[in-house]
Amino acid sequence: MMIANRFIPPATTSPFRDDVLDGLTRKSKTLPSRWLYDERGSELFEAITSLPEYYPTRIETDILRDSAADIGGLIERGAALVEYGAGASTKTRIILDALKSPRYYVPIDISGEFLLTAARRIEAAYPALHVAPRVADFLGTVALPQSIQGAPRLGFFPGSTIGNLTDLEIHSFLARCKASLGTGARFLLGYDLRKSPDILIPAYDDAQGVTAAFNLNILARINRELGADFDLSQFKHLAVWNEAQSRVEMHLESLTQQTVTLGAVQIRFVAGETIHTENSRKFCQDAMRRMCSAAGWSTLREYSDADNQFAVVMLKSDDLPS
Ligand code: AVJ
Repeated sequence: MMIANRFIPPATTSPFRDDVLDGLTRKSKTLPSRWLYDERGSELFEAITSLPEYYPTRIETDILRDSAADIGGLIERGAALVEYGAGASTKTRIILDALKSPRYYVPIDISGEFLLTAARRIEAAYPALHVAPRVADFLGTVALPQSIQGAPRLGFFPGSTIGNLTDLEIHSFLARCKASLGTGARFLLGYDLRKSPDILIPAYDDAQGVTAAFNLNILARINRELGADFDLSQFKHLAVWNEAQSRVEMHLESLTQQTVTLGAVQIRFVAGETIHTENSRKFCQDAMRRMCSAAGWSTLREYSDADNQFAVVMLKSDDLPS
């Protein structure tokens, strides 16, 4: 007797494919911003960080350098540094150099290749440091090495990546970090402050078109990995300031009426319709303090630049009295 092959999972299912199909079949088309970061996307983002218009990386790096001595003074000797979304290592090194004999470095990133290369570089530069990279989506559950619980723990989430998250995601992320870092943990968080759209828009729509290439790369990735037929020349990068939501939105605008094929699925676009690919939220310090406090973290220090463009906070876990 023939056995129906209904137990064989379709080979075409993947988290990426599921998200793309879900996002592109909605009335307002969207794609989750985490899929912007394949190898090419990570490279393009690195290029963005040195653009003259993209101020966050430069300003945050300056803030960290200026605050390094103070930060170092707040953390006990032999600490474990746990970095969420480990990217370029310049900021990591500033913190490692500020800490007194750090013992562990745990970088967490969804992009395995990128993570392991970065981790190896740190390992080579800090021979006394135990480097334990974790390939994971830091919004999910990340198993931290048991050994770090014996060391002072410092979470590190720089780059204003927190601005990509919704209120709910921020709350559950910060609460999870508190639970997994454990009693007595500290957390260093970098986020972008509200400012004029005259500064914001060029930062997300640069003259050289690097951000446009970064945004359009998600369509190239869908073509490459899922066999779709997006014509990239028929889409245009847009950066929009949404005042009500206090965020810069990236979109890809369809320049014509067109149909894109993704396997068995046809995706129709009218001219001018957009795919919303990313939010970069800009916060005020009060709102951030409240969100942190709601997730069990109180503010120990607030650092920022002279023009109040960017902020870094040192948080302390509110431990229950025992
Ligand atoms: C890496 C998410 C912090 O939102 O500023 C840069 C990504 N997008 N230019 C940001 C990004 C367009 C960046 N983050």
